[in-house]
Amino acid sequence: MGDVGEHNKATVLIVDDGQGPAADVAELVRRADRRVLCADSADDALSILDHNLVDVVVMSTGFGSDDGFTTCRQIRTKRGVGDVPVLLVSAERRDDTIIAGLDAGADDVWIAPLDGRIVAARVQAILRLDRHRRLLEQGQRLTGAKEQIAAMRDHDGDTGLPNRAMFAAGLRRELARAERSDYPLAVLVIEISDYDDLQAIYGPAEIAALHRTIADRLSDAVRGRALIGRLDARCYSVCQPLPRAEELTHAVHNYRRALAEPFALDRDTVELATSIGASLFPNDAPDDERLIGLAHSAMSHARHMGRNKYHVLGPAARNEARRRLSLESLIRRALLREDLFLHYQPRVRLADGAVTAVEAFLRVRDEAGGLVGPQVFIPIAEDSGLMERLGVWALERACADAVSLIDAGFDLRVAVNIAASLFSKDTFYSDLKSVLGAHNLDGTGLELEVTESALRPRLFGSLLALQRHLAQLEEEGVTLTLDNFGTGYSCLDTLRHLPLDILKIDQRFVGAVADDPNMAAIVASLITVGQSLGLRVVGQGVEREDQAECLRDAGCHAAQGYLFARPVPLTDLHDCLRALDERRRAAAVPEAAAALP
Ligand code: G
Ligand code: MN
Repeated sequence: MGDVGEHNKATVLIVDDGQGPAADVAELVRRADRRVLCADSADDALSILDHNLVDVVVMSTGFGSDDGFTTCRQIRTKRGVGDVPVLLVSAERRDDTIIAGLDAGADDVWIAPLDGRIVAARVQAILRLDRHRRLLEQGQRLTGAKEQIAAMRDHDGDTGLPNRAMFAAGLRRELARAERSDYPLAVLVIEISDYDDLQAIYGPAEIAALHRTIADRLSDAVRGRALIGRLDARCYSVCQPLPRAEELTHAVHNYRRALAEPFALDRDTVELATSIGASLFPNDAPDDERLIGLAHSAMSHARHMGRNKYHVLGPAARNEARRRLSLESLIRRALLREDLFLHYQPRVRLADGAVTAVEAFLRVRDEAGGLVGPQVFIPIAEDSGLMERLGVWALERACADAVSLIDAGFDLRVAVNIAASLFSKDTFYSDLKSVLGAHNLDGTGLELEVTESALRPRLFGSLLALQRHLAQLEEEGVTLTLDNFGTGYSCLDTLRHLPLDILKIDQRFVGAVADDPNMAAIVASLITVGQSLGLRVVGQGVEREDQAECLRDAGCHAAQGYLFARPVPLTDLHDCLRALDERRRAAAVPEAAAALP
């Protein structure tokens, strides 16, 4: 609707069948120099409103088979024209007619007979009021636009739900309320499982549509009042006031059910698996950050239990969650202060005892000054998204150390464990190149150890893309190792097509190779697989001479383990390498002696 200036000719819509009191108004309005449109039924009136810029509607309370009250309600709910001023005219002077008219949304109810001058003045007054209202609204729209821009920063683009920061702010308000009125509050973290796979299969538009459906279903599942937010790509959070703490699992089931039904996704029907964690206020924590953190830890716990699991904090789990949280902050602090260390374990060639490589293991120093090993902190670093930063740090340090070892005269590679998330990053190759460049290290001095999970073609978009990724690394001269072989689900046919160099047999096989004939047979066949793929095979976790013997007999190329050396800091590595070299020479002497006549 256009703006109504004082000098514009305002348009008045008269709704009447020619018999009612509004009919008289038409003539009076025309005389007051307004444009007049006429409708004699509700349908007619609504259609005129659709197609014309109407400034005021003057309508009888009854006309033909329609009535003014119902029609007024219809106008009020009509998109785009709902705010046009409506005046009802009745021939009956009754209070309930006036009240019914105002209830139906009319701006005023006039009682006929009407005085011409008063009608003209009232129409004028209504138009003036309406103009002021619109000016006000325009002002509000401007402020509204600013708010909308702010909202876009605070809300998730796919779903319009509050993002993490906004959700946390809402949660703080809910906490204040819950504290005042003394009721418990549940905080749920819901993670969509296999999200990487979904993203690999479906395009961004489909994924966004999926998120809208998820958001709708969660909103529909709300009983009473709840706050829903999106924490990150794969995680949603719900804050739900509860009547009693005992209702917590009930609330979890409620939201789980909402996502259990299949989703329509690009002509497919997809069932989503979820992991849900929940924490409870005031029982588990007093503030938003810790409640979300605890619910997140509980969710990770649920994820480790399998698909479609949920986990509500209990006393034992609460301790576990606290431990995870404190380890997470330990890792963050360590990254900040570089309180991280690499320990190196030599790898020994079984044929002659020569050290061909040293593998770098990451260690984090804890508060007490002790060192925390990767088995403890890596699952937590992975859950909290810190793995990539740890990996980058390890890569940088290992390259620097490789240069110092090579400069000290040792002829070996430094092997670094790289997590799938880092290895599959678009920028991994260019980042690696710049690290090599920065340390002036030739690619041949570096070995990358990745597990089977990092070699899934899906992570890269296709097998071809994975092959290209590996080929680039190969071109740099970097050695590529498949770590912990036998524990994943590699497709051997895929491996056949990858330019790998080394296969490392997991220590759980090696540990039993000398004691269990079945395991010996398995290890022998793993070694055969490696050889037939054209790879060198390394056994890890060798602790005893008889284990090394078994591996050597089965054709294993090299081995690592406590038998040869424990992982040691760089400062001790020189001595350790020299000792191993001594041992090699000593072992070689009898052979040399035997060759003598
Ligand atoms: O995931 P990965 O296989 O890279 O982990 C190796 C871990 O095993 C390291 O933390 C390392 O300290 C440890 N390790 C190395 N050699 C041995 C060994 O001979 N026996 C045992 N039990 N652990 C080892
Ligand atoms: Mn390794």
